[in-house]
Amino acid sequence: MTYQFLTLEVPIPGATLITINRPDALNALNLKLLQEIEACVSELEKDPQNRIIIFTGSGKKAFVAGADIAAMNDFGTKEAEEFSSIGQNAMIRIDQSSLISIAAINGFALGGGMELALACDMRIASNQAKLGLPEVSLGLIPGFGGTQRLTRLLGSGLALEIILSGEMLGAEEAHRIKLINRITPPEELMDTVFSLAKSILSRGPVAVREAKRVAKNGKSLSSIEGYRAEKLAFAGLFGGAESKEGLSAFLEKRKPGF
Ligand code: CO8
Repeated sequence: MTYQFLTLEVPIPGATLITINRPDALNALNLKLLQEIEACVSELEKDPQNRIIIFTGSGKKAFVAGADIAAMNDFGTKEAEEFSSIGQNAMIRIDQSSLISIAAINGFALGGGMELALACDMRIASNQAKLGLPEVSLGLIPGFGGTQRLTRLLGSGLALEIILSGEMLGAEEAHRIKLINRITPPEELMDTVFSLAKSILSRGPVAVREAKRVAKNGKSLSSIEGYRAEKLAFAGLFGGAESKEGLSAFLEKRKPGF
């Protein structure tokens, strides 16, 4: 499949780098781009060779500078609800995917761009990146899941400070409050991300997928239900070849052949 606004590459076997490619508008998300993200994730999920998706932005300046402000200018309530639905669906697709997702934040990650990063499982950023939810400066609020994901990630106090102030955070501050996992010099960003991807790819693929599923689903469960889901997934892994190989490899002092 080819896309108008996405460029796909396979930098390491098992991982696809998805570059958001609208540099003239700092990679702002329009309707078509959001639909392409959803379609692309669905397509990549069908490829058994592919286990990781990495999102980044084209150019040196921006990851994604938000939803397309020009496109939203003529919206009424109906169009806004539709746009929000399409954006939320794209983000849910990433969040709930069996693929592991990493945001490689190479510059501005604002509004819908920060929401895209929040939908990913992990966020690695250039130390030059700037993040924020400036929607309230436009008389809006985040509409692609940001109010929910940020609050769950940081707790209500920090999340509301970011959402209500609309202020941008530098990468170091974002790292300090655990909004992003790691920061790197810009020239080391992609190598850092690829090295993390390689580490994940070297582990048991079913175990990795199950760990993500159980951890993500736990957010909507009580602790007791979450422990039960974990126990069932843990036990289920003993029914497959992968855990037999992993356990035997350890005992035989060799690398597992997953
Ligand atoms: N949408 C459309 N175009 C954009 C956007 C955007 N979000 N951001 C930048 N651009 C365009 C600019 O208009 C400019 O285009 P042109 O060259 O044709 O004038 C080009 O990109 C370069 O931008 P700047 O000249 O502004 O570059 P600067 O380096 O001076 O500034 C900034 C960079 C600080 C990132 C600045 O561009 C900026 O503030 N951008 C907007 C950031 C923002 O407010 N983002 C939030 C948008 S709202 C949102 O994301 C809501 C999501 C939920 C929607 C729910 C829908 C119902």
